[in-house]
Amino acid sequence: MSRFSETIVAPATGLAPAAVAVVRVSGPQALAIGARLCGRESFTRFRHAHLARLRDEISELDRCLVLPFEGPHSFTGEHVVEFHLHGGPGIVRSVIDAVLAAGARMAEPGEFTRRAHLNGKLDLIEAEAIAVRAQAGGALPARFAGLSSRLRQQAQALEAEMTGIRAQVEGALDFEPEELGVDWLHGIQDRLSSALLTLQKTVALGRRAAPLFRRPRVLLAGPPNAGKSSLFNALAGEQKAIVSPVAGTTRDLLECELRVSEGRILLMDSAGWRESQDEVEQEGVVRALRAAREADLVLWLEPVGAPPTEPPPGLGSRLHPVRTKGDLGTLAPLGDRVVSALTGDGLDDLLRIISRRVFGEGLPDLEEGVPVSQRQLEHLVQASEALARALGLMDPPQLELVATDLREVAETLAALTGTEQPDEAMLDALFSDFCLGK
Ligand SMILES: Nc1nc2c(ncn2[C@@H]2O[C@H](COP(=O)(O)OP(=O)(O)OP(=O)(O)O)[C@@H](O)[C@H]2O)c(=O)[nH]1
Ligand SMILES: [Mg+2]
Repeated sequence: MSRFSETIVAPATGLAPAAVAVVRVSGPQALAIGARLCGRESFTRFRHAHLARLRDEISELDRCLVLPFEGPHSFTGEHVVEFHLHGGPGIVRSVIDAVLAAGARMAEPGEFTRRAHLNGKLDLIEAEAIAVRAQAGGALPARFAGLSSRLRQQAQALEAEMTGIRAQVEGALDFEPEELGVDWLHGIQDRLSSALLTLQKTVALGRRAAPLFRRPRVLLAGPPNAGKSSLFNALAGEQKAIVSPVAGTTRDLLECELRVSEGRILLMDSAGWRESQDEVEQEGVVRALRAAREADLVLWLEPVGAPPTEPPPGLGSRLHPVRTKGDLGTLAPLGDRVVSALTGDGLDDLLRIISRRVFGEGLPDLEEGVPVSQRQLEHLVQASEALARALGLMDPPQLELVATDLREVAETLAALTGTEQPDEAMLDALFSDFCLGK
C-alpha cells in the first residue's frame, strides 16, 4: 500500500492550552472519518464551516467547527477535514484517538506539506518557506513574506536563460571559433556574466540572511574562573549554571535562548580552557572546543587585570574579547570591552554588540529572492560555480565544455525549485525538519 493511500492525522496547532486548537486529517478516508465523527452520512458542502457535536463510540468529545475540503481543492491536494476544537490538550488527544480508531494513522513531521508538494500544490522553495516561517519568531514572518516566491521566479528565469544560451552554444558546436564572430562570442559572454552576477548576489544575500532563519550560536569561552558561568546566569536572568571560586567548575555545555534586538540567539556556557589531568574536565574542554568551531560568535572572557591567555586557533573574526569582573576596579587595557556580572555594568552594551555581530545589518534589499535554507544556498553556490567555470571557458571558446557546465547550472536550478523530481532521501531529509502537523 502506498503511503499516500493512508489517511493521516495530527494537531495543526500546539498542544499547550489555548482558546482554539485545530486537528487536521488528510487522505482518502478523511471526509468519511470526519462525517462519522459528526454523526452524519457525508458532507455535501465543502470549504464551509459546520457546527457539529463530535462523538466517538462512547461519548461526546466536543462541540466544534468542522471544515471539510474536497481534494484536490485543499492544502495537501487530498480530501482534508479540519476540526476547530475548544483547545484543551485532553480534547485534542481524544479527538485524535477517535480519528486513529476510525482508521487513520499519526502523520510524520512535515507530512502534510510533503503531500502538498508531491501533489503539485507547492514547490520545494515554498515548502521550505513554510518550515522556516513556522520555526522563526519575532518580526521575521512579516519581513519574510514574498521572499520565497521571488527566489522561485528568479531561479526559473535563470533556468530559462541557461536553456536559451545552451541552445545557442550547442547550435554553434559545428562551427570553427573564427566562423562565429566576435560579436556572437561577446553576446554570450555578456549574458553569462549578467546571470553570474545575479547568482552571486543571491548567494551573498543568503549568507547574510542565514542568521535570520536559524538561531545563531554564541559561546562564552575563556580560561577557568574567568566568570563565564556568572555572565551566562546574568544574561539568562536566572541561576542556571553553577558558579564557584573553584577553577574548573563547569564541564558540560549549557544553553539558553536569549532575545536580542534583531532576533533570538542560543547562548552557551562552556568549560574553562586549560590542560587538565582530570578526565571529566578534559572532556569538558573537548566539548567547548567543538562548540567553538560551530559557534557564530565566541566571546573570549578574561578578568580585568589578569594576564592574557591564548584562545584556540582558527576562530578568526568570530572571536570577540571581553573583560569580566569590571567591578574589581583594576584598570583594563584601553579599548577593551568591560562587563561585570556582579553589578550588571556593560551587559546591555554587550547584548547590542552580540546582536550586531551575529545578525549584521540584517536584510537590506527585500526586492530580491533570498535563500532561506542551507539546501537552497548550496544549490545556488553550485550553480554559480558551474556558471563561473563556463564563463572562464569562453576565452578562447571551448564550447563543448561550456555546454556541459551550462547543463549543470540548469539542472542545479531545477533541483533548487524541485521541478526535477528529487529523490526520496532528499525529501526525507527536507521534511523531517518540520514539526508535527505541518
Ligand atoms: N567580583 C566579581 N566576581 C565575579 C564576577 N563574575 C564571577 N565572579 C567570581 O569569579 C568566580 C568564578 O566565577 P564563574 O562564573 O564560576 O567562572 P567560570 O569562568 O564559569 O569558571 P569555570 O566554570 O571554572 O571555568 C566566582 O567566585 C564568581 O563569584 C564579577 O563580575 N565580579
Ligand atoms: Mg563555569
